[in-house]
Amino acid sequence: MASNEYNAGNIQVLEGLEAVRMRPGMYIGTTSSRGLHHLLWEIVDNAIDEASNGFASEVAVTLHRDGSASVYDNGRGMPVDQHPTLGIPGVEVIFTVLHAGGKFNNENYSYSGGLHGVGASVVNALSKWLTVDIFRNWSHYRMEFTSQFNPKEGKVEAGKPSGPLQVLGNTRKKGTLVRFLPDEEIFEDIRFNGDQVSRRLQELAYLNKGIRISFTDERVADPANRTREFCFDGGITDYVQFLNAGKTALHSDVIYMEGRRDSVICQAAIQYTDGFSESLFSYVNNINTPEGGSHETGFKAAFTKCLNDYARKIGLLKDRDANLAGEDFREGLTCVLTTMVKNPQFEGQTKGRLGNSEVRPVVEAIITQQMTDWLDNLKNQETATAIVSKAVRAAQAREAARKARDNARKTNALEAAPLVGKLASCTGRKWEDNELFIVEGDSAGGSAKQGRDRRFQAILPLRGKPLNVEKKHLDQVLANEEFRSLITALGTSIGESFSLDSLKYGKVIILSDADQDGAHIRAILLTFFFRYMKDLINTGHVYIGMPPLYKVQKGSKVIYAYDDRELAKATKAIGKGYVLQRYKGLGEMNPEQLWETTMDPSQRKLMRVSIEDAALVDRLTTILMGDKVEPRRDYISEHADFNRPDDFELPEGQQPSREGA
Ligand code: TSJ
Repeated sequence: MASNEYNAGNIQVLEGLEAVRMRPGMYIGTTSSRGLHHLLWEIVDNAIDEASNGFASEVAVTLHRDGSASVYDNGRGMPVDQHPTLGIPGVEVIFTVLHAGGKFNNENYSYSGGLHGVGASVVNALSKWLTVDIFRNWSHYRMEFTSQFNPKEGKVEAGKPSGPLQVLGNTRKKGTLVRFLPDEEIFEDIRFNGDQVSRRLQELAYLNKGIRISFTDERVADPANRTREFCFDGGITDYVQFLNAGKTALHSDVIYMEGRRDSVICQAAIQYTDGFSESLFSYVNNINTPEGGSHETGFKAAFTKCLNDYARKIGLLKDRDANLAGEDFREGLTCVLTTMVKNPQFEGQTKGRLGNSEVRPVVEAIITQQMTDWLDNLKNQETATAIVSKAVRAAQAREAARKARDNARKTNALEAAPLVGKLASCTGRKWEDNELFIVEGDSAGGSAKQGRDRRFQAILPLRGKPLNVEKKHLDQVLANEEFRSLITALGTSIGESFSLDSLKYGKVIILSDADQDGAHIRAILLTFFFRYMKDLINTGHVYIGMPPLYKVQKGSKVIYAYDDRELAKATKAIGKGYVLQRYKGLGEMNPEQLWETTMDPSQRKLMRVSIEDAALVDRLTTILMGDKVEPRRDYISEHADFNRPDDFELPEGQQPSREGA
């Protein structure tokens, strides 16, 4: 074949959906589990759009036993009439022409095309098969698409119609049902994560008030547990109450603000708690923006200005006083901020920040006006005064913390002093390769010090339970010796002055016993990292070490098991006549065993801690670490394995299996 012919053929191929299969990463970012779920969110977004535009009241998502997923909305049904220039039904255009979805959407829908807005055709291209049922004009239409190898052409065809649009009969039903099976030739693993899907649907239900979103996971064994329904008439007001479940609110009514200017719609819901951390969760077009952006900047500017003006008006700030800082007004604040933006530009490393500069003044104006109205209202004076008083106390605590830090710096307290005799440092010079083990208890600490590879492994033993930081101000945390040692060992400082640049370890590994106490210590440490060193977690430096629970031994043959499933496997593999030891704590292992099972990079198991959904982690942190007992008991009885992060790092050289770790 001449090379120019080959090129011409190539161009043709690349014009179709085949281009998507050639470079799936360009369209959905990754072919990992994350990319797989992207497909589902693309379809769900379309159904939610139909509902939030007022044409549907219900969205139903189902995960089927054959691995496919389906999404239904009871809206108008996708267009079936002939496209004016292409001469094929509208629905066929949407599923077979790249980017057509986007164009269709932008004219008809107001606010699609966010991070997921790749179009339904991309989902079709990456599916083994996809069917769409449309209930419209009292007729039931169906169209089917498949991706398969065509031997005549010698290539895989992507998302080709299996036939024309069918009319199956009459119906009283309304809406659109799309069902698709992700192609296992594209994705590393085609199993949807039911918990992840459920969490996101619940979030969408909060963000889109009044839409009834149901979720059915047909793969769940117990039929009684297959279906959940989410519907919140209070929208983000309900969301804030949900997030504050474990906290003590300062006022019972959630403050709600909304407004619209040009094409930007903005909503905020606010409730103060007696805690000290700031929990601000912002969204653009239903997509979380953990890195903030112009909408958050506008919100914060307006919020701070209104409250400072009010503080002067009621005399809590005098003429000679400086303004309070924005962060002082956000201590103990739980806030959900949503904006709908026409052409959102997501920026930053993880595309988690809104870039559109025109959004800032709009949000600022809406919040200023709504907040001023709220502060002027006589019935809100008590709450408003409590908010300002809390901010004054926050400013005082911040000043105290600054002094404590300055003092510590002067006396070198955050450098070498308190570490003598505690930290066993390592000799390696490359910080990325070095590991810091935070070990529960002096005896386990001793074993770890003897068993480690001192070239790259440092040990910091912890005595007793660390301080629970959830209810503490920064100055109290800095006064705690255990945390001072930890901060010093890490080299990063803390809070506002935290910096990754001076981090001394590539991996920070929490090593605690596999019992209740160990879980509590782990939770306290994670809370500390979450509240004061969030970026340490976000950049993937925090790990949980997994000591084995059992040792199965027969003669010289030893197998360690990390959970009950592995134990069953081990006893089967080793045969009759073995000796079983159950480890109750790290302290029971001698240095060699601790090295072999828990510290040796070629054999150990680590879990990397990640914050998949900051709002839920925040809520859980206060439920588990706060001082309300009721919600904590409820949560623990509902979710037995509460703080097990789901991202494993397997021993070096081992690939993750399809079964997962
Ligand atoms: F992703 C998708 F395209 F496959 C998809 C779209 C999936 C699902 C589950 C639902 C939908 C969808 C699309 N639901 N509802 C609609 N609506 C329209 O496409 C539609 C209907 C009527 C009119 C009209 O002007 O009459 C316009 C549009 C865009």
